[in-house]
Amino acid sequence: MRCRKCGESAALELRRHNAAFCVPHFTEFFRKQVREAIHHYRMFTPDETVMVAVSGGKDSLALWDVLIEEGYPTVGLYLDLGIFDYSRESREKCEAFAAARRQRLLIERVDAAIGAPIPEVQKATRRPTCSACGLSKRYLMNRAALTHGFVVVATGHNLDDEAATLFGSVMHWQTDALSRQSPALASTHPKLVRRVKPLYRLSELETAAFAFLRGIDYIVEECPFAAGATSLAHKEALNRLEAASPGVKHNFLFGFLEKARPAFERGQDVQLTECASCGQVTTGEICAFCKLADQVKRRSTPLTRSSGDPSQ
Ligand code: Q46
Ligand code: ZN
Ligand code: ZN
Repeated sequence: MRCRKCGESAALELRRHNAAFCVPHFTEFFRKQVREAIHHYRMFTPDETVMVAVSGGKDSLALWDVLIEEGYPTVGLYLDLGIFDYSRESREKCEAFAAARRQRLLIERVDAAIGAPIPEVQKATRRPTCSACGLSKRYLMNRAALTHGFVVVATGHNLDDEAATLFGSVMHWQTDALSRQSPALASTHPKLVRRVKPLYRLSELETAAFAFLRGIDYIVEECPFAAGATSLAHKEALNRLEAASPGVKHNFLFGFLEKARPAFERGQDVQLTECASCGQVTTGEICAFCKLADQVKRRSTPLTRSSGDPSQ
């Protein structure tokens, strides 16, 4: 196997691109894909500080690494979900990454905002853990960016994440979710910051290879709540299709973005207002996060409070 660019011995084969690359040309390929994503969707300009939401995993730290190397001003945001050792270790990875590169890292504790760490929220509300967690993350990312004056938040979602989300939305024909699925969501309200996903053109495998080759120390363990999540089943199904027919994941996502998404976008103009309780953006009177926090407050018993995160 020879590198497509220089003919030297290749370190990686990318079947969906029908290409192989040596290490320097693979990292160049990776950066080029990120650059293309940023330019195609006009995600941000060189003078906008990008708030990078980091989890300590390979994707978000690889993204932060590329943006720093590309010369963008960045700041990291770590949301401490209070998920036992997983949160402690992933926070340490983010802190070490930021310190080694002399970058600013902001840390927000979910329990301080919602009244309990994520594992307790399910017990208090009966809402599935990942659903409460996802809602809290989106809310707190937006709030942190507004508080600190940043106009754009970048997340490390890759091609596999995006294809799996799309697959899930199609399986249930969630037209709302389909209209919102995009590598870049513009700010549609002064209190809603732009959200972008500069890794959407790169697969999970490519991101893992890049993180490894760049010597990024990331948390390998998954969140303990990830096991059994439907998104994992969707990823596995897509991986089987991809193994049989390389490029199918790419075609599924890119075909949707180019051909189908505009149809779902039409007629989805929702009226945004400000939550009567916290002032953040919502479509109703009280935002979903405030409702969740209220449920936690009302249903938390002294027993659940005292059985909090044993790692803290
Ligand atoms: S962190 Fe949160 Fe994920 Fe853990 S609880 Fe679920 S949503 S799996 S990306
Ligand atoms: Zn080469
Ligand atoms: Zn609110």
